[in-house]
Amino acid sequence: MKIGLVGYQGTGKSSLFELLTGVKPDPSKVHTGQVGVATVPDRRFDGLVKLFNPKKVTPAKMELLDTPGLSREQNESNNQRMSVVREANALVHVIGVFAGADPVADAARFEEDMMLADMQVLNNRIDRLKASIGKHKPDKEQSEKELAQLEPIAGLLNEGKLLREAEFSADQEAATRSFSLLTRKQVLLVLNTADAKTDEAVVKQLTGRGYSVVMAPAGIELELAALDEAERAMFAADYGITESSHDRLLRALFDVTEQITFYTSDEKEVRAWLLKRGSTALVAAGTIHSDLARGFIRAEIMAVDDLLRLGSEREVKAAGLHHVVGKDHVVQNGDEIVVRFNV
Ligand SMILES: Nc1nc2c(ncn2[C@@H]2O[C@H](COP(=O)(O)OP(=O)(O)OP(=O)(O)O)[C@@H](O)[C@H]2O)c(=O)[nH]1
Ligand SMILES: [Mg+2]
Repeated sequence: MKIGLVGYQGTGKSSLFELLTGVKPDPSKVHTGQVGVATVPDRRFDGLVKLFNPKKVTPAKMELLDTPGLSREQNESNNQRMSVVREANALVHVIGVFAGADPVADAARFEEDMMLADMQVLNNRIDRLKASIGKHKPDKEQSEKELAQLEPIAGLLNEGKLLREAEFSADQEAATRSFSLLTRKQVLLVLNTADAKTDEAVVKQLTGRGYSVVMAPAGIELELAALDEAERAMFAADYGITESSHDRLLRALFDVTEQITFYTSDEKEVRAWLLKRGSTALVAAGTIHSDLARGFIRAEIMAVDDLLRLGSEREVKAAGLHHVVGKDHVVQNGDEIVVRFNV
């Protein structure tokens, strides 16, 4: 899962990238995008580490991709910049409220830009398919099938619909995968503000339009992080900053990408794993190792919250809260899993 930080020029994407990953933006990577890793804050993970005191700890990580800002004037170079954005699985649209941007207008406008880019990609393909069908090539039938998948999707965009809000059939999903359509990706809006004040009216307006929104003075926080303790406390008070939004931002990202966390814990290693919400025990097993999926027999599951509350697996079992499940069982957020397998 790669999360793209996207938006117009100078909105604070690279500042947010550094705040979340601790990685300094490298100017030589501006055009291709820069990848960094952020650790997901997780109280269950911290609890498990305390309980097992393991030799090794592996928290869940999210990959962030800093992308070049789009020009507000529609120009050719935006196509190249959008192609970097396509690599991401989900998007954080950073809006430069500190620099006077109107978040409602920018959110809508950016979506239009993405729609246009998606339309262009789809229409190019549709035109080619039509041309090849006209020439009666041997793959005509295949082309007709693909065309039948793509045309209704282009139709949705023409009606001004966002593809992430549409239901795709499995065939449509397959026919569009290689295009990495932008409006198909989940989006979190981050309003990069000049201070820690939250404008509730704007947040309400945006959530009313179906957006997930976080307000954070990301740029200022990054600057504060570089100061020594005493200076930091002084400036933080000036800006009304009482705590870093680092954790809050990462948690919001985590929610928007529809992931859950499950855990594998013992004295050797406590490890957190990310999984798409709604995934089965078999998929979770495959996330750990392909052998575990191939030779899957059963999984043993308990809620980490129960384990931490009761203090040991034995106590969880005694309370009847430890379950043996098959491969189709849907894993829940916060599950501790042991996979029994045989290869
Ligand atoms: N005052 C203020 N300045 C900020 C804030 N965030 C970023 N900046 C400044 O705005 C400028 C642009 O920030 P970047 O993080 O480089 O923005 P960007 O979105 O990566 O810019 P491009 O990659 O060129 O699109 C820098 O000079 C930052 O120091 C903020 O919250 N407040
Ligand atoms: Mg940048």
